[in-house]
Amino acid sequence: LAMNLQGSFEAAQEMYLVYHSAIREIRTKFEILDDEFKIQWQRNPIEYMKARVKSPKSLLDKLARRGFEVSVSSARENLNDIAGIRVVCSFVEDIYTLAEMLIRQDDIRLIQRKDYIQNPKPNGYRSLHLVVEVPVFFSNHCEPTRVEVQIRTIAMDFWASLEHQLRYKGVDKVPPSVSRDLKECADVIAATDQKMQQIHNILNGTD
Ligand code: 0O2
Repeated sequence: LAMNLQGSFEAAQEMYLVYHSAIREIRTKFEILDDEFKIQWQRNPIEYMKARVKSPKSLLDKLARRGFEVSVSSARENLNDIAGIRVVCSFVEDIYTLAEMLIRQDDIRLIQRKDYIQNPKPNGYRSLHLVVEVPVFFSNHCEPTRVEVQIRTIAMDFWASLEHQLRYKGVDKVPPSVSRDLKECADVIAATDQKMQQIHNILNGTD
């Protein structure tokens, strides 16, 4: 790791500590919102969360692919997704509610917002992506640290996992018919998400 990242072992170790800690900060914020929501509305909007810090190999590949210097400081400067957390929600409206609640917090700085639900990718991918900066406090200093937050419904997550497997797990060339079918599934899923939201709103008297 130390050799690969062309920095000291300590620098790489410290980098992983910072990003792991930033994920813990963001995860706790969502857990608190989820708990409060349960008290107010008798249900949890978050089904589950998954977090990861990018592996050294993915970091190196990405830096090289984008033509950046391959070093710890370059990774910290140029990459927004070293730390990533995926928040999987029950309903589409939960996504926006949670995103706004996070962004409104005083210690959170919004760096980037990409709404792939309003504007799905051509392949059908849907999710709300935020890059936020959160302060992480250590013994004698504070590190503002960027975390990529992907917020999506269970249905969107289901689709994205399969599509991700196809793209990254050895399927070299996806036949056009498969891409079409996947896009169709994404659209069906989006329509189902909308219907589920309507049903939920009717049952809760908010429609
Ligand atoms: P992994 O293995 O999930 O980490 P950026 O990486 O932010 O500099 P970009 O393209 O602007 O570059 O980021 P964007 O569009 O916000 O998407 C980044 C991440 O979103 C991806 O990370 C995926 O996790 C997810 N994503 C984006 N598009 C798709 C898609 O079409 N299908 C699926 N399944 N996931 C998608 P990585 O690093 O590609 O992968």
